Amino acid sequence: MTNAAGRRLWYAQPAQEWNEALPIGCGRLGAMIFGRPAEERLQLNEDSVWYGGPRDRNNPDALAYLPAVRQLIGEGRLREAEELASMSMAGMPEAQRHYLPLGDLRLSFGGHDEPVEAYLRELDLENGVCRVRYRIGEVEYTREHFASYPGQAIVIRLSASRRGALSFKARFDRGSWRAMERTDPWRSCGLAMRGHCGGEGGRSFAAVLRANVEDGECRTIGEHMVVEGASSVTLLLAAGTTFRHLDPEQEAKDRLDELWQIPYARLLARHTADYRSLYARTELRLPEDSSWDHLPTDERLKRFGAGQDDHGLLADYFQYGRYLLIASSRPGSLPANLQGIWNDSFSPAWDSKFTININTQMNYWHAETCNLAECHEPLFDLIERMREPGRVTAQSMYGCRGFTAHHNTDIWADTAPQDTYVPASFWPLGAAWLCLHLWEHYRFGQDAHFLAERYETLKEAAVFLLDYLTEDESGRLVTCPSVSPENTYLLPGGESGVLCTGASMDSQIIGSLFEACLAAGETLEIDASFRAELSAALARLPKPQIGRYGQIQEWLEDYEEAEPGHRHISHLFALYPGDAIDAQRTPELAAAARTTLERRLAGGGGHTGWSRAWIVNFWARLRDGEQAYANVRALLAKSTLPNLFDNHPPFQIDGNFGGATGIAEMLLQSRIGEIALLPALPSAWHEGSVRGLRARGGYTLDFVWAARQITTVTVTCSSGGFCRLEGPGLAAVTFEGEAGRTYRFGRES
Ligand code: FUC
Repeated sequence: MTNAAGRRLWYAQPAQEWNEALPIGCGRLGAMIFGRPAEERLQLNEDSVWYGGPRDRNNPDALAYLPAVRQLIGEGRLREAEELASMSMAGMPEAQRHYLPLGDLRLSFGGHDEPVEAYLRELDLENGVCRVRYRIGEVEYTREHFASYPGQAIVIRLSASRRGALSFKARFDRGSWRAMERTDPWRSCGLAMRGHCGGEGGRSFAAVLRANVEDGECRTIGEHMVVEGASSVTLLLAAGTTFRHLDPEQEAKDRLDELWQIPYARLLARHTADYRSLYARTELRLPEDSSWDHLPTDERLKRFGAGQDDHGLLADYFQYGRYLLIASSRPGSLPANLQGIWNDSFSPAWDSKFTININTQMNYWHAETCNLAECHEPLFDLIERMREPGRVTAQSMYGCRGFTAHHNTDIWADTAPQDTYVPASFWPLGAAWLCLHLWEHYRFGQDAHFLAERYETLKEAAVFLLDYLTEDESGRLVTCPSVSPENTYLLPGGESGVLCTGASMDSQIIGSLFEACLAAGETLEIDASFRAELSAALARLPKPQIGRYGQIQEWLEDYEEAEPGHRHISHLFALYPGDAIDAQRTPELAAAARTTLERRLAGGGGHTGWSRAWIVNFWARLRDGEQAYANVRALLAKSTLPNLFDNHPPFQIDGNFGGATGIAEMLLQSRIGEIALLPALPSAWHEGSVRGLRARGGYTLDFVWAARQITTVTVTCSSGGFCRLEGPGLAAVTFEGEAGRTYRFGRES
């Protein structure tokens, strides 16, 4: 909601459970804040606290059995193929590493026996600060929390309105894992916890807390820090692991010694300046009804679920998607994992790692459009680290050059198959899809230096595929073995299975990757002979085909699908995030994509948050604003938790990111040289304004619309080039942009 304080999530009661707590983060460090008056819990994360070390899990028998697996698939003996692949291709062991919590910081407050009044808990999206306020008797208590990227620390400011009214005990708590760590006092008013993350080759971690106390006293007793009679206290918390530092405890202590000298107001100012340098680039206004502003976020979400329109809540949700990326993915951190950075479980769902057959990619769909390109960098770093293990996997499992990855990776950039779950595990397209993010980053930013630096990575992913592709009877180049993540097909003879030849998604990803490599090579004026090889292969890839129901075929043959409402809609990759299927250029394929979507939805599709978010993007690309809007509504109504986290279930952050992308995609779409404004505007968004959305080709756009017509547009160019701009109410405008210049267009122009 907006009010004088700007966009925020707010609540009139403390969090009862984790899905009500509010997240803060600076990419590497994160916390979930419960806001409980007497017994506060801050659940902490550091992005490199993972169980176990790196391993080579590649199955040494994969290559020897590859011809047999291919032959069985070719003969339609799917059961046998799956049985053999499950033995010969599965990783050894079958699971990658998993992400762990750092622990909790527990604060127990004294003098909190009287009833709590005037309680407020809020996440201020404008400044990246979480606040809690309440009154007990005559005393007002306030807390401010933020995770500072410049400071690389979590900062908590506790204060009381009456001098000396603040007394509390603090301690670290790792629940039943407490055997793994030890806490000691540090300096006169601090605690240092250290321990081992567990597992062979696992790293060690440390978390250090220090208090800066105004009035009152502070000492440590055993594992506790005790503050008595203070007026305000600044708690500083730093943490790290041996993933990055030889001695993370010393590193954290040095950091806190430095931060301890800096007054709180300055720490806060440094944080907000840094945070706002990203967040404030973009603004969205939809027709908002200020009469909802007196209602807390959870109440508004409930009303939304009951059918009430609330565009203010949608604008909050959009900005929250940007907030969460800023908080979970900053240069130098690991990429946002399945839960961003926020995980309280020692055995989290899907290991809280990186699922790269849709989820990790979705995490970054809005990075470019929503003006957070720097936050994309951690993904690029992980891709670089995957090259070496990915080469070993390519060579040892498939006898191919280049680098590959399957449907998951972890902190160690592991590329061998994950799980023995045939619908997902044996799919070697993970690296190829990820590499398209490098190309998207270039398409938006037009940074030739970046392209030159990353070209070899794109190329190496393509080289793997040149080797991996096999020729089918009609001379087409197809993947085998592969799957269409994670759906099952039925053979005419009654056999069903998942392993296949030439899943449509594979051909679409490979087509996009080869085209990206070709364009990159041309731009950089290098690699002419490789380009010739790519062009020849590109011409032999299967093209999207229309099947018996008028749908886009999910497999090379028009098989019947076992689950028509399946959450994965992989064969529409070419519609989004790819662009080979386009409402205007390929109307027949677009109509078939619509049929695919309708069939998926009629079959009960969209039942996970991320699937629903993907559907929003599909409808936006089909330029159907009403359908896109209906699915945004469903995302919030059915798949959103009280703290606005996406609910798979359980919490999985991809839906937040995919949902924010979808909203942006309804308002602006682009190709190099073409920008469409309001391509999928629902009637409910009859007026509004946007500032700071980005378009491919190096453009940033601000625009305003009323009565569903564009009134003004401002385009700022970061590079030069010819561009065509279209939108309702805007006579199609063409202009030759010059780097560094801003252009204005409106109804009158
Ligand atoms: C894929 C999806 C699941 C889940 C998991 C993390 O396997 O099919 O729905 O999102 O990743």
